[in-house]
Amino acid sequence: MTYTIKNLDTETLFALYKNMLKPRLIEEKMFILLRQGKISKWFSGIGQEAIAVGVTMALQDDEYILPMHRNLGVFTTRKIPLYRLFAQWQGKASGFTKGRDRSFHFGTQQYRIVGMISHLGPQLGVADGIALASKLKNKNQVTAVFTGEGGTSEGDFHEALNVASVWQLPVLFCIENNGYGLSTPTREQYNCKDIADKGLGYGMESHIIDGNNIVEVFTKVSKIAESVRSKPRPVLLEFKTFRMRGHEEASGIKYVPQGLLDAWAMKDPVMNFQAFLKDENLLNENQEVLIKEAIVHEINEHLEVAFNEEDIIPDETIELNNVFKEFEYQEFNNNLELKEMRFIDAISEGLKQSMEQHDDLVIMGQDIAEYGGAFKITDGFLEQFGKDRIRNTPICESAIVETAMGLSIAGIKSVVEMQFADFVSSGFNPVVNYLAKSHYRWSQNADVVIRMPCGGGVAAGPFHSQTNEAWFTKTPGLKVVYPAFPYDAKGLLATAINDPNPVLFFEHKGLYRSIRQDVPTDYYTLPLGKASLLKEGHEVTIISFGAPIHWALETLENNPDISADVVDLRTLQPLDTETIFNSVKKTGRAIILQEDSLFGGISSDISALIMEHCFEYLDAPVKRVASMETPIPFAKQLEDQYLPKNRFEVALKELLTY
Ligand SMILES: Cc1ncc(C[n+]2csc(CCOP(=O)(O)OP(=O)(O)O)c2C)c(N)n1
Repeated sequence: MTYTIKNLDTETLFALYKNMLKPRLIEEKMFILLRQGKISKWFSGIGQEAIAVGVTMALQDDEYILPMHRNLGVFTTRKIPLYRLFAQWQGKASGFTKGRDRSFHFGTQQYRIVGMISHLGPQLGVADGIALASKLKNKNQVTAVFTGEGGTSEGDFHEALNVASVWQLPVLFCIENNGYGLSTPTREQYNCKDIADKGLGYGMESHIIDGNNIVEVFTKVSKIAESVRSKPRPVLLEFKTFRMRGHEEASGIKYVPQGLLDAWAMKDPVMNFQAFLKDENLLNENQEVLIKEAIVHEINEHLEVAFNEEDIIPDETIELNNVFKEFEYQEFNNNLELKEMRFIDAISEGLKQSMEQHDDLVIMGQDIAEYGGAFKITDGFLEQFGKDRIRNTPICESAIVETAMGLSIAGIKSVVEMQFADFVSSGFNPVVNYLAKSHYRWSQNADVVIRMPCGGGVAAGPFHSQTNEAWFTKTPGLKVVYPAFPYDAKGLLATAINDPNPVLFFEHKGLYRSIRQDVPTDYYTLPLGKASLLKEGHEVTIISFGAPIHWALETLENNPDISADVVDLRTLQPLDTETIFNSVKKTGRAIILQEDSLFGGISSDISALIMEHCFEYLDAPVKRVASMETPIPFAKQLEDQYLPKNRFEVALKELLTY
């Protein structure tokens, strides 16, 4: 291996060497602990140290790095105290996730590291968000994100590179091409010569770098990073390297030809560089021993600290209180003037006033800028707030949700508009796995609101009519808001945006232009987690949300003899069980009307909660009324049959005569 060191001083060469040696020696210790049964799992980065170390050293300390499971060198080069890493791997409190996640699945703002989630690809889009923040704040910083060649087969890779290129974001996409993704060789993973070739398709500069040559990695990445700082743009870097051990230690390596292992062993990044330093008389035998002894001493000392740390004592309250970032609701209500508004106008005005409240709030979505959005909610926003903050996106729901996460990591709030709630399925993974779990895992909140134009009754068929709140209400870590009136929509949207946690904000399209109400013209907020009692009666409690609230009210208008409490939930997570229980205890009967198909919908949980908490007060079994167990059909007569609107009155009367 040849090293071109012309511009590097001895200090840097030593740092490169020591920084590679440390993860190597830590790993060797881990193998011993693994055999002794003292740790449970290990993903080895042996043979790949030069990439993690070289890239980290090429970046400034305040620039974010998003590493993978084989990038121990990122963590050690950023000088995280080793006992904290060991504690993390042992699930102890002084790790980074308080025992809630394992191995390298953590981030730390202090060290500007954002660890992976198991799904591999999502962090590529998160890097876009961090880089976007850097660009918006004119910070001239680069963000480096890692993935393996296996991860490049995921849609997230394509979406993240595409967004980064269209927006010219300062991201270094670092692909560690190490020959295998678990047992899958590269020829079964992708069908082009080099992954770097893909850069062309994204309109992106790319480079192939010898990933086993620390000097090449460090000097080339330093130069590229410097250039990206002054001219923000994404760059695709393919590091050629090899995975010298199994996917994880227990899984073996039988499927890798011995010849390949032997050939790559000759290119060992640590041994070769050490030999080079010795050949150049920059390192002698004695120094080598001293350096190794110092690292081994540090490892052992820190291991002892970690092993001596007590195990975490589980505490339900602590766990539950860590799912969301604390948010103290602040009431704004200085409104004297009211104006009649449609549901859609209230949302548009609420969104606009939030943009005025929060100077750096960013809105992202398809066709939301010049075109004003599919429903025209952001019409005129571009002129008022500019292109930086009102961002048209390519059609890539995953990468945009991930970008929103990255913005949040960098301290910027965002609202993502799904063109239709149905399409959130294309961005489902980052919503339920990244946004929802991030605060619980490593205290990083996701300050993101996802607007969800949803619902049926508009003859739009199976893919433009769903009300898919149940996909999210069952995922801890997400808040779900679902207003039915203009007043609620405007005030709740303002609060959803103020809340630093991820909020799915459902807007029923059928209500957009059909429901009007007098709404305060100024900015105001309403609290999440508070239902509203729309009507008071004594015979039955009707519980609903969204469009069906209006069906229930219509039914009561047509049946003035029925005396009912009508509870509009307004938010589904958190759920206002107090209002529900108080009402049911008073009336003794409960009927829950839901637009989604019945099975697994939130009405089932509400029903169970009522049974558990109000059983002695009930005069009849709790009734659920919901849509049929089919996809939503297109033709009006089929859709009318599918929806529960026409079945509600009969069910209500049956319940009253039980
Ligand atoms: C979405 C998803 N699918 C599958 C896996 C299981 N898995 C974990 S790592 C891995 C191989 C990844 O290969 P590569 O990206 O090349 O990284 P390497 O392990 O070689 O460093 C697989 C299949 C996963 N974690 N996530």
